[in-house]
Amino acid sequence: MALRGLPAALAGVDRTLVMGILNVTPDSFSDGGEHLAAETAIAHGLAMQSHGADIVDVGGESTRPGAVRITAEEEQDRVLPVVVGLVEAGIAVSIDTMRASTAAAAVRAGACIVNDVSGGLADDEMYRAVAGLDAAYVVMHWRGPSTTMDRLAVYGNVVADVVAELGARVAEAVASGIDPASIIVDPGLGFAKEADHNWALLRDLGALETLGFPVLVGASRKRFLGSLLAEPAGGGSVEPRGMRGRDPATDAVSALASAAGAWAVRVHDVGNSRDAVLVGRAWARGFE
Ligand code: PMM
Repeated sequence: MALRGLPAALAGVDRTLVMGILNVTPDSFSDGGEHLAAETAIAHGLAMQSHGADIVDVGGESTRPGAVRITAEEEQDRVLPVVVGLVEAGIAVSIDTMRASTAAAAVRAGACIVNDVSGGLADDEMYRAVAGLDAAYVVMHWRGPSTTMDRLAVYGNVVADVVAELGARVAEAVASGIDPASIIVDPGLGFAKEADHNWALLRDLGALETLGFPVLVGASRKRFLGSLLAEPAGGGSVEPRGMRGRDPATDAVSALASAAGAWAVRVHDVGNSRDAVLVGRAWARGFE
């Protein structure tokens, strides 16, 4: 089934897609300073495309644990020039936002996917807005904002609970007028989830596929990979592996997610994940 809103060229790709992460936040593009350089961000998006990104996911608001929200205006000032620049260069752009107004503005500027980490829970207007847009819609599993999500990581059976909660979100999205052919689901690794919750969801990716929608997996450089690869830091303490040292583990997840039939992986290190998804596909089907 072709996803609504996606360029035809992507609909025909016979492997897990690679979505490159472009976080247009002060800590990403200006060394923590004031200037958010759209040009630097666009150049990074173009570089990801040259490394094999099928889609570039542009986000202006950090969702890291503890992150504080910015205004809609700040968010749009950050992302819209970047969306425009990438669309002009012919790149398929996804907008990572929990806000209906930002989603609509970005799709008007040419984005073809709305990536909503809150699955519609953060903004009452989101489903209505998406229903009126010609774009795909990522419904991620989410239980609450970054400031409180760590407290919400309580499950009976994490796989069954996530499938049920995502199923309920999708049903509401469709009841609100969103075309089922536009929906993508995502387990929301790291969002109200402890390390073993993430591993359980990855082991049972097939359970998510039973919902009947393409599955997106976002494991890139996340805390649970850092803690898996923790190393002695002297004095008897053990420190999680730092962000950049998590890329090979991310690539391994990309290969395995591809073998398990994921629609796309959302990653920082595009080139190696592009190789990894090809390995996963060949592994799963037994030929190149
Ligand atoms: N993770 C982050 C941000 N956006 N979107 C989707 N669909 N899935 C994710 O897992 C996801 C996301 C947080 O990671 P980042 O801070 O590295 O972007």
